[in-house]
Amino acid sequence: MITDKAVAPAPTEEKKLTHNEGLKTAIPTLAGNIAATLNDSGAICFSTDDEQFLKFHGIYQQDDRDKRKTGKLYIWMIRGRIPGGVLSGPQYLVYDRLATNYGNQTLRITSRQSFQFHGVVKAGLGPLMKELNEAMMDTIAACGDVNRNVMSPPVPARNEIHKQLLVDATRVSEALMPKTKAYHSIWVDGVQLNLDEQQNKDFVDPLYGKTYLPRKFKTAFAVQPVNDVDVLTNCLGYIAIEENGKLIGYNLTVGGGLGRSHGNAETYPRIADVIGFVTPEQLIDVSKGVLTVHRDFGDRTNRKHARLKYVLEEKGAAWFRQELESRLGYKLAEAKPFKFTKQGDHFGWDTAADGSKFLGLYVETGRIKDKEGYRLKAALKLIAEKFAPEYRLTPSQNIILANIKAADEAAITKILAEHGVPVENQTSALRRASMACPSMPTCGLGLAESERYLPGLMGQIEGLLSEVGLTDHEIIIRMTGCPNGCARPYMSEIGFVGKGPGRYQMYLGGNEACTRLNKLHKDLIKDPEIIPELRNLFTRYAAERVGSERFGDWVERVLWKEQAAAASAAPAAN
Ligand code: SRM
Ligand code: SF4
Repeated sequence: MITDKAVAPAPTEEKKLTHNEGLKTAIPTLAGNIAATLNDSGAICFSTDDEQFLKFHGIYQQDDRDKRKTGKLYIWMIRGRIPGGVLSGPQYLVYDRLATNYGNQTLRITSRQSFQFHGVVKAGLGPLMKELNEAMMDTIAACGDVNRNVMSPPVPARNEIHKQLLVDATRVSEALMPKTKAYHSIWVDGVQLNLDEQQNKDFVDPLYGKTYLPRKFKTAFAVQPVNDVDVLTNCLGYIAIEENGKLIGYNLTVGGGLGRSHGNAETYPRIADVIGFVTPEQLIDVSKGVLTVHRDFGDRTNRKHARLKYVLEEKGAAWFRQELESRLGYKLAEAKPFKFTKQGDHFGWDTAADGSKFLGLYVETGRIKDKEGYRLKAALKLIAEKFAPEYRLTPSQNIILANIKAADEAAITKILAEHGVPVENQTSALRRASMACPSMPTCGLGLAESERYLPGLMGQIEGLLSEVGLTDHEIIIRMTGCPNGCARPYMSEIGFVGKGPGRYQMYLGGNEACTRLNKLHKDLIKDPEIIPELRNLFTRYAAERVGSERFGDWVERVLWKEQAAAASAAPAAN
């Protein structure tokens, strides 16, 4: 049975619990002093402790890093909870309006199918949150030591299976929501909870207990053969298994995660283990079971070592399965065979199984905005107003407009064209398969540029590929401004990970299905060295590739073998 009582022994050694554990214990409602500070017009920012509580409400306190020379300008980032990334047309309009009225005029599609508002000023924070909630949407648990936005394949192509997945993803998202009333009290009623009141002090979440999880927890659902959600990078993953076109259940995967820190070998990206098979009826119990194993066995003494992946790595998949089964009170069936062949999104018009039309649109680095000659934000708003399609956010930071009548296809294409947005030949194969995290100027953890740097670099890489006879060739390239891995660079064929201004680590060798971790190629490469290094690699790749071999597979077959041979030939150091 899944309970709120931790069953693992509390840490016995002298190791101290982290500061965040103390915060959660002291204020288990997660209210902090947020409402008081929010209502205090003289306060320019929240305390550092309240910053931690704000995360559970989907909010990050940031400062504009471009403005640091002239002092700290506080801004806030707000992330939605949008299970499966699906919004109705009217809901999309709310996001558009709030970004325009309170944010920096842009909407950022995230790598987990959500939207982020950036650049919200303090006076706008309360109204934005209130209006979002009044429109029956929320940001609960979009961040914090809880289950985050649950992913589900965005393409509506094979309707029945995909529909069921969205239903199940939403069910799991709801079941794993924290139950504190602080969120509504602060953001809807505008009232500070009385922290001295006994019932607030004694609050225990029925699932999470008093201190929630040791760290964030991520869940995704996938449909073979397209690994568009990068399922194996999640703490909890469900791979749909079908028989005769019907969903019979899911393979359960546990213990994926990507975050690492420079110079700390105890932190590393990890691919999930396949644990067993779960029927749709078992889904909620199993999800709660996996989450509570993290709750009870995750490391609460070191936030860098607190993710579920380390429990799996250290205790093993067999131990995990036994522990889960003992909580469930039944044995899991064995996992079924599965295979992913590719990742990524669908672009252009297509027809879903029910005959409705859908349109995949490329969004550069996930940023919906208007710029000279390319007014994507205005076009998407107009389309929502006139046709109210479904807006589906993809895990590769693109968008799909779905549930469209065939008769409306031409009019939607026309609106987009009038705003400079093509529906055919939207961009190169290289850009379609790329991702970058936001990094500067909003992310406080960014060490190097990412979102603002990758598009320019892509132009140069496109040129390089043409030079070696590989025009419009697809290579999965992902960039992040630091090693936390927000755009999942460790699963790409070429991954750039920020180390310092204009400096990156370069990883190579992921595969098309994003089921293989890449490996470090250069620990430090400076901005001007990137293109010469890629020129050497691409020249060899173009000459040596076998048939339609992908870049990542060539790296695996040739480059890593060479490196292994060179390493074994080198004289051993004494
Ligand atoms: Fe992330 C922290 C942005 C997906 C691993 N991530 C952050 C913060 C909130 C920075 C902070 O803590 O101050 C970034 C906000 C930047 C900004 O200005 O917007 C941030 N993460 C993002 C987004 C927006 C990147 C994007 O390009 O879309 C993604 C939001 C997803 C969502 O809607 O929930 C995002 N972050 C990810 C992913 C990818 C995924 O989940 O599929 C990862 C790697 C997978 C994983 O979790 O292992 C990821 N983010 C991290 C980490 C490292 C966690 C760790 O285990 O060490 C941090 C740092 C932390 O938590 O301390 C982080
Ligand atoms: Fe910020 Fe690093 Fe995540 Fe990029 S990868 S958004 S720099 S935390």
